[in-house]
Amino acid sequence: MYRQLRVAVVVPAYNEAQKIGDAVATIPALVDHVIVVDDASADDTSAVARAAGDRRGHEPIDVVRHGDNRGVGAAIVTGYRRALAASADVVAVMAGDGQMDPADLPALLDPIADGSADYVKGNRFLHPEVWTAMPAARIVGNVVLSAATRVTSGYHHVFDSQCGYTAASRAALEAVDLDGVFPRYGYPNDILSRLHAAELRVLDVRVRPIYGPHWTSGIHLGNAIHPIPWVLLRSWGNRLASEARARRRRAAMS
Ligand SMILES: Nc1nc2c(ncn2[C@@H]2O[C@H](COP(=O)(O)OP(=O)(O)OP(=O)(O)O)[C@@H](O)[C@H]2O)c(=O)[nH]1
Ligand SMILES: [Mg+2]
Repeated sequence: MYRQLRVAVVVPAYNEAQKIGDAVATIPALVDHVIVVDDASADDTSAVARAAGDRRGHEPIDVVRHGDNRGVGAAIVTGYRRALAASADVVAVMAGDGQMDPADLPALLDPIADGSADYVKGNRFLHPEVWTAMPAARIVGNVVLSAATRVTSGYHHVFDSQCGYTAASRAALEAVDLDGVFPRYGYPNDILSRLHAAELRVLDVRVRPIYGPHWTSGIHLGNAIHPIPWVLLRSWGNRLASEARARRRRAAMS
Protein backbone atom coordinates (compact mmCIF):
# COMPACT_ATOMS: atom_id res chain seq x y z
CA MET A 1 0.00 0.00 0.00
CA TYR A 2 1.10 3.54 -0.60
CA ARG A 3 -0.80 6.39 1.03
CA GLN A 4 -3.93 4.19 1.34
CA LEU A 5 -3.69 3.05 -2.29
CA ARG A 6 -3.34 -0.54 -3.41
CA VAL A 7 -0.45 -0.46 -5.86
CA ALA A 8 0.18 -2.87 -8.73
CA VAL A 9 3.22 -2.88 -10.99
CA VAL A 10 3.11 -4.34 -14.50
CA VAL A 11 6.44 -5.59 -15.88
CA PRO A 12 6.39 -6.28 -19.64
CA ALA A 13 9.18 -8.69 -20.52
CA TYR A 14 10.43 -10.34 -23.66
CA ASN A 15 13.59 -12.46 -23.53
CA GLU A 16 14.76 -10.70 -20.37
CA ALA A 17 16.12 -13.71 -18.42
CA GLN A 18 19.41 -11.85 -17.89
CA LYS A 19 17.90 -8.73 -16.37
CA ILE A 20 14.44 -9.48 -15.04
CA GLY A 21 15.72 -11.06 -11.82
CA ASP A 22 17.15 -7.82 -10.47
CA ALA A 23 14.35 -5.75 -11.99
CA VAL A 24 11.72 -7.74 -10.07
CA ALA A 25 13.67 -8.30 -6.85
CA THR A 26 14.20 -4.54 -6.42
CA ILE A 27 10.55 -3.51 -6.83
CA PRO A 28 9.79 -1.58 -3.62
CA ALA A 29 7.94 -3.25 -0.75
CA LEU A 30 5.11 -0.71 -1.03
CA VAL A 31 3.97 -2.56 -4.18
CA ASP A 32 1.16 -5.02 -3.37
CA HIS A 33 0.89 -6.88 -6.67
CA VAL A 34 3.68 -7.48 -9.19
CA ILE A 35 2.51 -8.75 -12.58
CA VAL A 36 5.15 -9.91 -15.03
CA VAL A 37 3.82 -10.34 -18.56
CA ASP A 38 6.12 -12.72 -20.40
CA ASP A 39 5.33 -12.26 -24.05
CA ALA A 40 6.24 -15.76 -25.30
CA SER A 41 9.93 -15.35 -24.50
CA ALA A 42 12.23 -18.03 -25.89
CA ASP A 43 14.35 -17.96 -22.72
CA ASP A 44 13.71 -18.51 -19.00
CA THR A 45 12.14 -15.10 -18.34
CA SER A 46 9.12 -16.54 -16.45
CA ALA A 47 11.15 -18.87 -14.21
CA VAL A 48 13.73 -16.19 -13.39
CA ALA A 49 10.93 -13.72 -12.56
CA ARG A 50 9.28 -16.23 -10.20
CA ALA A 51 12.55 -16.96 -8.44
CA ALA A 52 13.22 -13.22 -8.07
CA GLY A 53 9.81 -12.87 -6.47
CA ASP A 54 10.91 -15.30 -3.76
CA ARG A 55 14.04 -13.17 -3.26
CA ARG A 56 11.87 -10.07 -2.96
CA GLY A 57 9.92 -11.81 -0.25
CA HIS A 58 6.37 -10.45 -0.36
CA GLU A 59 3.37 -11.84 -2.22
CA PRO A 60 4.49 -14.27 -4.96
CA ILE A 61 5.01 -12.71 -8.35
CA ASP A 62 2.06 -13.06 -10.68
CA VAL A 63 3.52 -14.29 -13.98
CA VAL A 64 1.25 -14.19 -17.02
CA ARG A 65 2.52 -15.72 -20.21
CA HIS A 66 1.19 -14.94 -23.68
CA GLY A 67 1.10 -17.97 -25.98
CA ASP A 68 2.53 -15.89 -28.82
CA ASN A 69 4.42 -12.62 -28.99
CA ARG A 70 1.91 -9.76 -29.05
CA GLY A 71 4.15 -6.77 -28.32
CA VAL A 72 5.01 -4.59 -25.37
CA GLY A 73 1.83 -2.46 -25.61
CA ALA A 74 -0.40 -5.54 -25.64
CA ALA A 75 1.55 -7.01 -22.71
CA ILE A 76 0.98 -3.86 -20.67
CA VAL A 77 -2.75 -3.97 -21.44
CA THR A 78 -2.86 -7.60 -20.24
CA GLY A 79 -1.18 -6.46 -17.04
CA TYR A 80 -3.53 -3.48 -16.61
CA ARG A 81 -6.58 -5.74 -16.89
CA ARG A 82 -5.19 -8.18 -14.37
CA ALA A 83 -4.33 -5.40 -11.92
CA LEU A 84 -7.82 -3.87 -12.21
CA ALA A 85 -9.42 -7.28 -11.67
CA ALA A 86 -7.36 -7.61 -8.48
CA SER A 87 -8.65 -4.26 -7.15
CA ALA A 88 -5.62 -2.05 -7.78
CA ASP A 89 -6.13 1.66 -7.13
CA VAL A 90 -3.05 2.64 -9.10
CA VAL A 91 -1.03 0.69 -11.66
CA ALA A 92 2.57 1.49 -12.52
CA VAL A 93 4.66 0.11 -15.37
CA MET A 94 8.31 -0.78 -14.83
CA ALA A 95 10.30 -2.42 -17.61
CA GLY A 96 11.83 -5.86 -17.21
CA ASP A 97 15.25 -4.67 -18.33
CA GLY A 98 16.20 -2.77 -15.18
CA GLN A 99 16.14 0.69 -16.79
CA MET A 100 13.81 2.16 -14.19
CA ASP A 101 15.03 3.29 -10.79
CA PRO A 102 12.78 1.82 -8.06
CA ALA A 103 13.59 4.90 -5.95
CA ASP A 104 11.58 7.01 -8.43
CA LEU A 105 8.33 5.09 -7.89
CA PRO A 106 6.93 7.23 -5.01
CA ALA A 107 7.35 10.37 -7.13
CA LEU A 108 5.17 8.78 -9.81
CA LEU A 109 2.51 7.73 -7.28
CA ASP A 110 2.32 10.96 -5.28
CA PRO A 111 0.35 13.09 -7.78
CA ILE A 112 -2.24 10.29 -8.03
CA ALA A 113 -2.42 9.93 -4.24
CA ASP A 114 -2.78 13.72 -3.99
CA GLY A 115 -5.60 13.64 -6.55
CA SER A 116 -3.72 16.11 -8.77
CA ALA A 117 -3.16 13.81 -11.78
CA ASP A 118 -4.73 10.76 -13.39
CA TYR A 119 -1.65 9.51 -15.24
CA VAL A 120 1.93 10.30 -14.33
CA LYS A 121 4.87 9.57 -16.58
CA GLY A 122 8.60 9.70 -16.13
CA ASN A 123 10.54 12.42 -17.91
CA ARG A 124 14.25 11.68 -18.10
CA PHE A 125 14.92 15.09 -19.67
CA LEU A 126 14.17 16.68 -16.30
CA HIS A 127 17.20 14.81 -14.91
CA PRO A 128 20.68 16.34 -15.36
CA GLU A 129 22.24 12.93 -16.15
CA VAL A 130 20.21 12.50 -19.34
CA TRP A 131 22.86 14.08 -21.58
CA THR A 132 25.57 11.68 -20.42
CA ALA A 133 23.50 8.56 -19.75
CA MET A 134 21.23 8.40 -22.80
CA PRO A 135 22.87 7.40 -26.13
CA ALA A 136 22.94 10.26 -28.67
CA ALA A 137 20.75 8.40 -31.18
CA ARG A 138 18.13 7.87 -28.46
CA ILE A 139 18.22 11.58 -27.53
CA VAL A 140 17.64 12.64 -31.13
CA GLY A 141 14.85 10.14 -31.75
CA ASN A 142 13.19 10.93 -28.46
CA VAL A 143 13.25 14.71 -28.98
CA VAL A 144 11.65 14.34 -32.42
CA LEU A 145 8.96 11.92 -31.18
CA SER A 146 8.31 13.97 -28.03
CA ALA A 147 7.77 17.14 -30.11
CA ALA A 148 5.46 15.27 -32.50
CA THR A 149 3.57 13.67 -29.61
CA ARG A 150 2.89 17.07 -28.08
CA VAL A 151 0.87 17.85 -31.21
CA THR A 152 -0.77 14.47 -31.73
CA SER A 153 -1.69 13.85 -28.07
CA GLY A 154 -2.71 17.43 -27.30
CA TYR A 155 -0.60 17.48 -24.13
CA HIS A 156 1.70 20.41 -24.87
CA HIS A 157 3.43 20.24 -21.48
CA VAL A 158 4.67 16.63 -21.69
CA PHE A 159 8.03 15.47 -23.03
CA ASP A 160 10.00 12.19 -23.17
CA SER A 161 7.01 10.51 -24.79
CA GLN A 162 8.97 7.24 -25.08
CA CYS A 163 9.53 6.83 -21.35
CA GLY A 164 7.76 3.65 -20.27
CA TYR A 165 7.90 4.42 -16.53
CA THR A 166 4.34 5.45 -15.70
CA ALA A 167 1.59 5.29 -13.08
CA ALA A 168 -2.12 5.36 -13.87
CA SER A 169 -5.11 5.70 -11.61
CA ARG A 170 -7.83 3.10 -11.76
CA ALA A 171 -10.22 5.75 -13.12
CA ALA A 172 -7.83 6.62 -15.96
CA LEU A 173 -7.49 2.98 -17.02
CA GLU A 174 -11.25 2.52 -16.90
CA ALA A 175 -11.81 5.64 -19.02
CA VAL A 176 -9.71 4.59 -22.03
CA ASP A 177 -10.36 1.84 -24.55
CA LEU A 178 -7.45 -0.41 -23.60
CA ASP A 179 -8.19 -2.95 -26.31
CA GLY A 180 -7.58 -0.35 -29.00
CA VAL A 181 -4.11 0.60 -27.73
CA PHE A 182 -1.36 0.04 -30.31
CA PRO A 183 0.21 -3.30 -29.32
CA ARG A 184 3.90 -2.66 -30.05
CA TYR A 185 6.48 0.13 -29.72
CA GLY A 186 4.49 3.35 -30.19
CA TYR A 187 1.95 2.38 -27.52
CA PRO A 188 2.94 5.26 -25.15
CA ASN A 189 2.22 7.83 -27.85
CA ASP A 190 -1.15 6.20 -28.54
CA ILE A 191 -2.10 6.01 -24.85
CA LEU A 192 -1.40 9.73 -24.40
CA SER A 193 -3.86 10.62 -27.20
CA ARG A 194 -6.50 8.38 -25.64
CA LEU A 195 -6.01 9.97 -22.22
CA HIS A 196 -6.44 13.45 -23.74
CA ALA A 197 -9.64 12.41 -25.51
CA ALA A 198 -10.92 11.18 -22.13
CA GLU A 199 -10.03 14.60 -20.61
CA LEU A 200 -7.60 13.16 -18.08
CA ARG A 201 -4.79 15.02 -16.34
CA VAL A 202 -1.28 13.91 -17.30
CA LEU A 203 1.83 14.98 -15.42
CA ASP A 204 5.57 14.53 -16.04
CA VAL A 205 7.90 13.86 -13.13
CA ARG A 206 11.67 13.57 -13.09
CA VAL A 207 13.08 10.06 -13.32
CA ARG A 208 16.65 8.84 -13.62
CA PRO A 209 17.80 7.67 -17.07
CA ILE A 210 19.52 4.27 -16.82
CA TYR A 211 21.55 2.81 -19.69
CA GLY A 212 24.06 0.49 -18.02
CA PRO A 213 27.14 -1.07 -19.62
CA HIS A 214 25.09 -4.17 -20.54
CA TRP A 215 22.27 -2.21 -22.13
CA THR A 216 20.53 -3.99 -24.98
CA SER A 217 17.31 -3.00 -26.68
CA GLY A 218 14.63 -4.62 -28.76
CA ILE A 219 14.20 -1.37 -30.71
CA HIS A 220 15.52 -1.17 -34.25
CA LEU A 221 14.60 0.65 -37.43
CA GLY A 222 12.05 -1.87 -38.67
CA ASN A 223 9.95 -2.31 -35.52
CA ALA A 224 9.99 1.19 -34.05
CA ILE A 225 11.12 4.02 -36.30
CA HIS A 226 9.07 2.86 -39.26
CA PRO A 227 5.66 2.16 -37.61
CA ILE A 228 5.65 5.03 -35.10
CA PRO A 229 4.85 7.87 -37.57
CA TRP A 230 1.77 5.91 -38.64
CA VAL A 231 0.80 5.27 -35.02
CA LEU A 232 1.14 8.99 -34.35
CA LEU A 233 -1.02 9.94 -37.34
CA ARG A 234 -3.68 7.39 -36.43
CA SER A 235 -3.85 8.42 -32.79
CA TRP A 236 -3.93 12.11 -33.76
CA GLY A 237 -6.85 11.52 -36.12
CA ASN A 238 -8.72 9.37 -33.61
CA ARG A 239 -8.23 11.94 -30.85
CA LEU A 240 -9.45 14.87 -32.96
CA ALA A 241 -12.49 12.89 -34.11
CA SER A 242 -13.33 11.81 -30.59
CA GLU A 243 -12.95 15.35 -29.22
CA ALA A 244 -15.12 16.76 -32.01
CA ARG A 245 -17.83 14.21 -31.14
CA ALA A 246 -17.67 15.23 -27.47
CA ARG A 247 -18.01 18.93 -28.42
CA ARG A 248 -21.05 18.16 -30.60
CA ARG A 249 -22.65 16.17 -27.76
CA ARG A 250 -22.13 19.07 -25.37
CA ALA A 251 -23.51 21.57 -27.86
CA ALA A 252 -26.58 19.38 -28.42
CA MET A 253 -27.24 19.21 -24.68
CA SER A 254 -26.93 22.97 -24.03
N1 LIG B 1 5.85 -8.27 -23.16
C1 LIG B 1 6.67 -7.73 -24.06
N2 LIG B 1 7.61 -6.96 -23.61
C2 LIG B 1 8.46 -6.44 -24.51
C3 LIG B 1 8.39 -6.68 -25.90
N3 LIG B 1 9.37 -5.99 -26.48
C4 LIG B 1 10.02 -5.36 -25.47
N4 LIG B 1 9.47 -5.64 -24.30
C5 LIG B 1 9.87 -5.20 -22.96
O1 LIG B 1 9.65 -3.81 -22.84
C6 LIG B 1 10.69 -3.23 -22.09
C7 LIG B 1 11.37 -2.15 -22.87
O2 LIG B 1 11.89 -2.69 -24.07
P1 LIG B 1 13.17 -2.11 -24.81
O3 LIG B 1 13.29 -2.80 -26.12
O4 LIG B 1 14.37 -2.14 -23.92
O5 LIG B 1 12.77 -0.60 -25.06
P2 LIG B 1 13.04 0.68 -24.20
O6 LIG B 1 13.63 0.32 -22.87
O7 LIG B 1 11.79 1.48 -24.21
O8 LIG B 1 14.07 1.46 -25.07
P3 LIG B 1 15.66 1.53 -25.01
O9 LIG B 1 15.94 2.95 -24.69
O10 LIG B 1 16.07 1.19 -26.41
O11 LIG B 1 16.15 0.54 -24.02
C8 LIG B 1 11.62 -4.38 -21.68
O12 LIG B 1 11.25 -4.81 -20.40
C9 LIG B 1 11.32 -5.44 -22.71
O13 LIG B 1 11.53 -6.75 -22.22
C10 LIG B 1 7.36 -7.55 -26.36
O14 LIG B 1 7.22 -7.82 -27.54
N5 LIG B 1 6.52 -8.02 -25.39
MG1 LIG C 1 15.26 -0.87 -22.70
